[in-house]
Amino acid sequence: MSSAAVCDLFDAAPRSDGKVERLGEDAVVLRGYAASAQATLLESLQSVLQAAPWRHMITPGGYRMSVAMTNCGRVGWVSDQRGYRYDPIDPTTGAQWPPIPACVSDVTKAAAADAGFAGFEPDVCLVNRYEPGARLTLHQDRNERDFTHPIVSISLGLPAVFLFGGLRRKDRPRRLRLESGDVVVWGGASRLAYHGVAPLADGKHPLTGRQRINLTLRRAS
Ligand code: MD3
Ligand code: FE
Repeated sequence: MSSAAVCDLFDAAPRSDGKVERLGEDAVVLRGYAASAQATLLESLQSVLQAAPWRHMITPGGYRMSVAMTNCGRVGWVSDQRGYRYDPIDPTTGAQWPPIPACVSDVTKAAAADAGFAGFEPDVCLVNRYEPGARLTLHQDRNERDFTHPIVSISLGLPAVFLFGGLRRKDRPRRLRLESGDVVVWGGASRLAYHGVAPLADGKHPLTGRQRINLTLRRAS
């Protein structure tokens, strides 16, 4: 199922016996699911970053986001004064986004299948970089065409407190600590839940230093 040479440690490691936490009807946290693949995943981001460097996007309201971002895949998520959208061209470089690294897509498809979403084929990977103090305010992800596809998120580096709310902005969010190697799969009723990330606490991670990197894989179109 996976392409062995690129993600061999991940392929060899036990996964389905890892800790599984059910967050809701269709949301699961797979604790440490990508632990054996962390270094390979981070290395694979180097070529993505060469082609599509970090940038702080501007919200439609005119604010600079504290999270730095880039993308790989057929399209990329972009935000500017005109709004949010998926764009096949990186506005920073004028070129197409680089491809999703094989290891990223292997881990994603395996996690989706183990969470009950066999056949998930992501076409975009949003890469978020948090430095101490960076945060993501509560929002919904609703720029995708078909909400029946799940979203898979892979956490790497410093731990973060993830805020998992309800279908209304005013629903008080649960707080969930996500650590390096944790994978979360959100589908079904959870797909349109409000969510965010609390300001990143300072720290030092052996693989990323003072950073948290989150990979969010989706099917945009
Ligand atoms: C729950 N990123 O990029 S990933 C985002 O950790 C985003 O960087 C966060 O929210 C991060 O939009 C969270 C986990 C995630 C992603 C999408 C979701 C959780 C979700 C969509 C619906 C419900
Ligand atoms: Fe989101």
